[in-house]
Amino acid sequence: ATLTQHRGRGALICFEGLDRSGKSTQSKRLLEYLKQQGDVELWRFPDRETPTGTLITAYLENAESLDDRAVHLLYSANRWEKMQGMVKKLESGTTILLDRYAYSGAAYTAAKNIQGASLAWCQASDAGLPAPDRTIYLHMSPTAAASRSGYGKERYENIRFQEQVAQQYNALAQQEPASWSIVDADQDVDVLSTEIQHLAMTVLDDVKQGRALRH
Ligand code: DGP
Ligand code: NA
Ligand code: NA
Repeated sequence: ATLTQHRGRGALICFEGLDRSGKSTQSKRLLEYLKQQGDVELWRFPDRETPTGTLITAYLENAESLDDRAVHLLYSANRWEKMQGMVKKLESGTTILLDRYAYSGAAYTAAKNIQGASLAWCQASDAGLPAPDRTIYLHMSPTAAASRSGYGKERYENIRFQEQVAQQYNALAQQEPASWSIVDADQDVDVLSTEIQHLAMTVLDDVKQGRALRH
């Protein structure tokens, strides 16, 4: 890993979790909160607006069947497409919140248990992307998530698969215990927002102290 010192850079904060764990809600709330502190943007992966994003949407809506490894690389490419712009933004001092990132890439493909696609294989295509200063993992049981509205419309939204995804997320959390914060996503939404705001402020402080961006 290369370490580069960026003075006055923005923070990179990532939200991860199972489908319907509340990432989109909580990341939008944190965005509104952090707007009071300075420049901040919310980016979502997969970015469905790019060429790879269009293919990914067709796949998720079951309109397109694709080899699992090809899908994996499409999601990864979708992140790489945005990488240079992301680094420029961070260097210019803008904080970026991510609604999913490379950890989704690793967890969702590894959850498929394809022979030859170990967790390490799944992580390889994203190696070199900027590493989040903090990953906020919205922990929730697959059963609780499945009871939320709108569940089950897309390909991966079934309890048995989400249980596999949760196992992979656990393995990822253990790889980077210092930068992962696991929060209870099944609690009151306002209480959770407050907890996340406090967390984010400690991250912004660390970055202000000169914490380097890792890749
Ligand atoms: P979302 O728009 O956050 O609901 O994500 C769409 C679906 O795609 C969701 O089931 C999670 C899954 N997903 C997100 N990122 C990746 C990835 O990089 N790889 C794979 N295989 N699945 C992903
Ligand atoms: Na989804
Ligand atoms: Na979401």
